[in-house]
Amino acid sequence: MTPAQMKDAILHHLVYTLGKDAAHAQTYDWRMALSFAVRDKIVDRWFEATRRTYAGQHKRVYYLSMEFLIGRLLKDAIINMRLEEAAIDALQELKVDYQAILEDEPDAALGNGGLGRLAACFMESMSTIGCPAMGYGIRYENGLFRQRFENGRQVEEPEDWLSQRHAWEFERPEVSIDIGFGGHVQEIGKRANWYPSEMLIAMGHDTPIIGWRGRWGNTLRLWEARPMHGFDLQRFNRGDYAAAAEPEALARTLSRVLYPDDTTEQGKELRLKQEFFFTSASLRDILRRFESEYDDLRLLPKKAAIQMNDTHPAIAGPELVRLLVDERGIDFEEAVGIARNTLSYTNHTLLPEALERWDEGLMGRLLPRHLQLIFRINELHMKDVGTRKVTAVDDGHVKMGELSFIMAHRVNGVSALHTELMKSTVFKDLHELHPNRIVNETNGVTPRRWLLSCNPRLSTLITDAIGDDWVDDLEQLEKLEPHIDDAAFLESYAAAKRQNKNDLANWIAEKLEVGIDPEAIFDVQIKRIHEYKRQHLNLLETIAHWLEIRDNPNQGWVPRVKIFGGKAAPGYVFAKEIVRLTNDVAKVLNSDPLTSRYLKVVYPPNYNVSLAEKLIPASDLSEQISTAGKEASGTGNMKFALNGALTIGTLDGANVEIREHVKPENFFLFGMTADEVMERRRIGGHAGQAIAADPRLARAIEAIRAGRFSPDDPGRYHGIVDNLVHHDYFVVCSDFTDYWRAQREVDTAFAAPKDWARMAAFNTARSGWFSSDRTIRGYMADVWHAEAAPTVEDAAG
Ligand code: 26V
Repeated sequence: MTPAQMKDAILHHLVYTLGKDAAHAQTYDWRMALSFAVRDKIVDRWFEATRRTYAGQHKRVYYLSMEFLIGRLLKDAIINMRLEEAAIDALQELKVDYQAILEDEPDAALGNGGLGRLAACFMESMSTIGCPAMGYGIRYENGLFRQRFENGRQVEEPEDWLSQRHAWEFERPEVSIDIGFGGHVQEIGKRANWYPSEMLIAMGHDTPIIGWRGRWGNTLRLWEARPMHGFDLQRFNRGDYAAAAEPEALARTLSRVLYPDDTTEQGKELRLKQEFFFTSASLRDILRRFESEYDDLRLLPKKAAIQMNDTHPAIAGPELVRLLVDERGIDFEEAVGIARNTLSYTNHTLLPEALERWDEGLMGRLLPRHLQLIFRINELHMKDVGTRKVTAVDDGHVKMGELSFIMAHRVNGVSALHTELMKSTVFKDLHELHPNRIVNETNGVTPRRWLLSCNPRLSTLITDAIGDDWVDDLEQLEKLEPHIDDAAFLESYAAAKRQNKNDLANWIAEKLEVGIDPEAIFDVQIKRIHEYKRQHLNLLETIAHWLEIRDNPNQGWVPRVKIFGGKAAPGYVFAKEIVRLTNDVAKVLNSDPLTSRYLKVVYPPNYNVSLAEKLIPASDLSEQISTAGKEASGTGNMKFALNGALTIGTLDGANVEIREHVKPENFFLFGMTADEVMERRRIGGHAGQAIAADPRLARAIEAIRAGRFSPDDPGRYHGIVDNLVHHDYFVVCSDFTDYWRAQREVDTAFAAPKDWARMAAFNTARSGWFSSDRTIRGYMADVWHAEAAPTVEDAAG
């Protein structure tokens, strides 16, 4: 596409799709016009991929996920379709600011964090590879809440990404599926009829996901809940307006909000309804498509692979069995076999409080037939393995992890360490019974968004050095290694980072009115706020460092900016106190005339995908400091390493593999191992011991306790202090001393800029393995037994 053609296409949509005259068009209108122009180009490719999937009778992968944290879509589409030059030139002629258009798009925040973002990276990689696939999820009207700070405290506001027209989806009223809840079951022989008492409709909305160079496109189908019957005209005519609209409002609540991963999942009826709603709609859509092509249901595992992203779609097991047995007359045991060979399950956390369990009473009320089938599946499994030792139903609860395990032919963890811990802890007994079922698929990230698009300076430098094959073959980055010894290359590498840091410093100055020194270490911790991720360990070190600088302000300190980003779940009290403490610490440190040129703290609100794209390319140091054994993988850690930030981290999740790839000498390791953590916890008073042994730690805790960061309310953080001193389940105190040591090594290393640049460049060169393309190829080989389709020729651009 030439710039002139692009300009015509934009103007055409401006006038005929948006009904706007160029003279009066606002940023929003231009954004929509550009989006539609780009979308037109995508649609042809997307159709072609779909046609080829049917024609080639390829096996399809179905990715069932409660969350897809896709962020903005316009730039992604432009980059993958290679339309950037045309768009920039066309807009320049139209005197419209391209960057302003990109920034105008709201994030699609249909996820909480790592799990949802992983699903988004996987969708992009499957399209790039040409794996025929479809993502299924919920079209939340309100995504993850927006975060604001009020006097340092987190305030949540509803997020409204759909308040403006959404250019990327196609409504599919013809794909409307009835979903039932409640009611009763009538058994007839081996089958049953389920008569739900409540019905609603799942309506599909399709978003095309285009791969690199537009060679393939898959669909993300998100379900919207709609009432079965419109509003009640009789009631309306009687003047009872609220009651007339009630059934409609009730049905719509199902796809209204994304649950912020709050305290516990138990007892949340609406959440269970959401899970069944999207899982059932997806399975019936899958079976409808399958049956339009094949007439033997025993072929299902050969033609479809259904991935359960965590246990949120775990009801897929019993629901698929129900659809096969009750609605298609297949024998129960055979149905279980077909379902199991089709389904697979990814586990994303071992934290006991995050493992889903549903009360039998609630399950029986909402899904009476499914509860019966869960009992039968469980009995059959116990009979097959010859022991009653493991069970999916226990103590009046259905355990969704166990249910998923026994209904899947493959179960996977998301990093090597996490997979081993699955085998030795949560799924120990099941693993012994099914030793080949658990496999590891270490997470990855898409290099298109997380390098090519978010870091153009570094991308250009890389392409100039080794060509652009790295974009879809990221391990090619190893070809950079010889260039690392070239002083000119290294200087350019460092210059790209410096410019990114300058941009970020300007942005922070403008948005947060805090001045930061671009020459300082940009030390970044961005992720959900959680005790196990230990933002408070980072804060304690910050405070201890501040106090030490104050002792001796004229010593030549290495300047540092601590950047935090992340949301606390609204009901998670401890996390919210960490948010407030971070803001309080920032206030005190940033206004301290003795120290502020050496140490600042910034905490931009509302951390999301788009903010990550700004922060990561400008980072020097990546904080991956979770308690060993707790972070299943992490994916931010990979994005940082790829963009040339060095990691300070524990041996947790994928940090272990990152360290192996980038070499131990280019990674700042500290802290106990997962085994040592378990040992340490057995020692009574471990926190007290650690505090007594380290005066820096003692002083930092005392500063918080005495109210130095909350002088108007000195007791404000006594909760945090008590937790640290008396409980400290996440062994913050015991890891502090070694963390401090590693941070001082960071200071020393950063003071030698050439060596630092070399280490950073080495991180980039050795991060290629962490591409989600590699991860998806792993799933295709080990889990899905699916092959890539021959892709379409490159998009003309
Ligand atoms: C959920 C909950 C809910 C209850 C309260 C505490 C809590 C803590 C964590 C979670 C998250 C569960 C699932 C999840 O998002 N896991 C993340 O998945 C990423 C992709 O595999 C992985 O990189 C992260 O390490 C993992 O935490």
